Amino acid sequence: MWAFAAFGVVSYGLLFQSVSSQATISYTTQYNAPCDERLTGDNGTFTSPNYPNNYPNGKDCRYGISVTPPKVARLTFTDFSLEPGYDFLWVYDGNTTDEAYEIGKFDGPNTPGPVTSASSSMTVRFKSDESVTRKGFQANYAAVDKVFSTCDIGEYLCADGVTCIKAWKRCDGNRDCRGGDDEDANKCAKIFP
Ligand SMILES: [Ca+2]
Ligand SMILES: [Ca+2]
Repeated sequence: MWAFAAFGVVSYGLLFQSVSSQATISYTTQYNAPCDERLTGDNGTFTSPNYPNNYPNGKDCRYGISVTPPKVARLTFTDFSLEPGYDFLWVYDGNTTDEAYEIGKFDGPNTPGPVTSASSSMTVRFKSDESVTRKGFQANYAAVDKVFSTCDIGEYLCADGVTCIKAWKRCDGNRDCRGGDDEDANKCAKIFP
C-alpha cells in the first residue's frame, strides 16, 4: 500500500516534469518560429524577418546552414541594411555561435562581401536591439569546394586548412586559429620541451 502510494507520487512527479518541459520547448519554438531557420539544401536563400519590409525590434535569429561534406558553404549577400552600431549580423564557422568561430561581423548600410566557411556548416546570427529598424538583409548560400590555403614561410596553417597565422603566434597563449588549435597543449609541449 505505502509502496504503491510512493510510486504514484514519483510517477506523477516525472509526468509533471515532462509535461512542463515540453510546454517550455513549444513556447520557445513558437516565440522564435518566424526567426530561426535550418537550411539543409546545398543552396538556398534566406532573409531577415519581414523582409523586404523593416525587421522588428528585439529579434535574435539563428540560421543554421549545412551542406554536404566535404563541401563548404559560401554566403553571398544580395541586400544589406542594418542600423549601424546597434543591430548586427554575425557569421560563424560550424554549428555554433561561440566567438572563437566567428568569421564575420557586419552592421550598417554596406553590403558585405562573400563569406566562406571552413567546414560543411555555418551559422548566421542576426540581432536587433530595442529601437530603430532598417530593411535588413537577403542572402544566398551555396555548397562549394573547399580551397585549402598555402601559407607563406613564417606562417602556420590552422587545423581548419584555410587560416594562416604568423608562426610566432603559435603557442603564445592567445587563441588565433578558429577553435584555438594553435594553442594545442600537446603540440606546444613538443615545440618547447
Ligand atoms: Ca535597432
Ligand atoms: Ca596563438
